[in-house]
Amino acid sequence: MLVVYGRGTSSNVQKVLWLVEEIGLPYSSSHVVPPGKAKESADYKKLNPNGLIPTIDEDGFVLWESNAIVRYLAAKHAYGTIFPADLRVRADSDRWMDWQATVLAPPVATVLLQVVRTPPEKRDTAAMTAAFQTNREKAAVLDAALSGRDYLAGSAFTMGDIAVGQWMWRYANLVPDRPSHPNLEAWYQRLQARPAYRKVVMNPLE
Ligand SMILES: N[C@@H](CCC(=O)N[C@@H](CS)C(=O)NCC(=O)O)C(=O)O
Repeated sequence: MLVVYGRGTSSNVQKVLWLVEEIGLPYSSSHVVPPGKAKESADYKKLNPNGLIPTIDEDGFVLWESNAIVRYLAAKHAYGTIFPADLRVRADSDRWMDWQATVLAPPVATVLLQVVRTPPEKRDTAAMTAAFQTNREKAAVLDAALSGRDYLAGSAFTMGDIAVGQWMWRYANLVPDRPSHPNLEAWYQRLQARPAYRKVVMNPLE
C-alpha cells in the first residue's frame, strides 16, 4: 500500500495526492502536521532528512521530492497518458515541472507566507508587492505557452499540468490585479472540471 506523508494543504503534497486521485491509486495519507512543523518530527526525518513534505513509502521504497514522486508514480501507473510516452512531449511536460519547482515556487511561497500566514500589520509590503508582480509575469509566460494548446505539453493532460496546476489555484486566489490571460484562464477552467483537482487542490489555503 502506498503511504503519502504530508499535509493536504501543502502545494507539494497536493501534486502527489492529485496524481493518485487522477489514476485511482489506493493510498493512505499520514503525518498530518501544521505548516512548518514537519522539521520538528524526528520520526518523520528518518524518512526525509530534509524534514519537508511530501514523502511516499511504497512497500518500503521511500521517495521524497514531490516532482520526482509524481514522475515515478505516473511512469508506473499512467505511462502513455499523464506520463507521456513520446519523448518530446515528455520533455515538454518535464520542463514545466522543473520550471514550477525553480521559477514559480519561490514567488508564490512569498505570497502565501505574506498574505495567508502573516497578519497585515507585520507583512513585508515590498516583498509581497514584488512577489505579486513576479507571479503576474510568470502567468504571462504560461498564457503564451498555452496558446493553441489545451494543456502545457500539448492536447492532453500530463504531469506538467499537475505541477503547475496547484500554483494556479494559489495565483487565482492570492494575487490581486491579475492581467487578462485568456489561454491561462481556459486552462484553469479545464483543470477545475477535473474532480481530482476540485477534491485535492481547490481548498482553503493555509
Ligand atoms: N522541493 C520539495 C519542497 C518541499 C517543501 O518545501 N514542502 C513544504 C510544504 S509545501 C514543507 O515541507 N514545509 C514544511 C512544513 O510544512 O512542515 C518538494 O517538491 O517536495
